[in-house]
Amino acid sequence: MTTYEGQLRGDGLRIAIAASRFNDFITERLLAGARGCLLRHGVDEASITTAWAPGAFELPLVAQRFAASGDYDAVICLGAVIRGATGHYEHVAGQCAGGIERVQLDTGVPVVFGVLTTETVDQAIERAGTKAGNKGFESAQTAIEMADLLRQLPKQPAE
Ligand code: INI
Repeated sequence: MTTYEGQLRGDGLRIAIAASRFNDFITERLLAGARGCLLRHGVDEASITTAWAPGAFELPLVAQRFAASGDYDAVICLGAVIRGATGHYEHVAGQCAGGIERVQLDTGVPVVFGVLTTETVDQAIERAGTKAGNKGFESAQTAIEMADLLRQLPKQPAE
């Protein structure tokens, strides 16, 4: 019997982070959480690359550029889409999620959906390092686990 499971071993990993500037009072906290998690799990600071996009809608394109470059073991997308702040919440959140999923399937590189989608600003604050943890930290853990899992799984024919 063979069982594959990714470990939280960050040494040697190259990680890209795409963060959105919209609601940056939240996304700055998500970025701090993600970077803290990566460093605590052994990712070298020099191996972490960050790019700022205007909003969550733009994150898939930035993620695609990172993932297709072949320079990264995982990409983390960080954003905050807050319904109270927009009439086109569903479009921004939905397109962002769908785009991120498409990028990871198209490229074979793990792309983590670290985008908060909340009804209120308070709910976003709770998930950005207060009562309900930090979505950035959790997303970085997912990135490390997925990068390690993909290292173990059978390679695609083209690899
Ligand atoms: N972008 C976000 O990241 N969060 C939001 O809550 C948001 N609202 O409220 O509209 C938002 N809009 C901007 C969007 O992501 C794009 O940057 C914009 O539509 C230009 O393409």
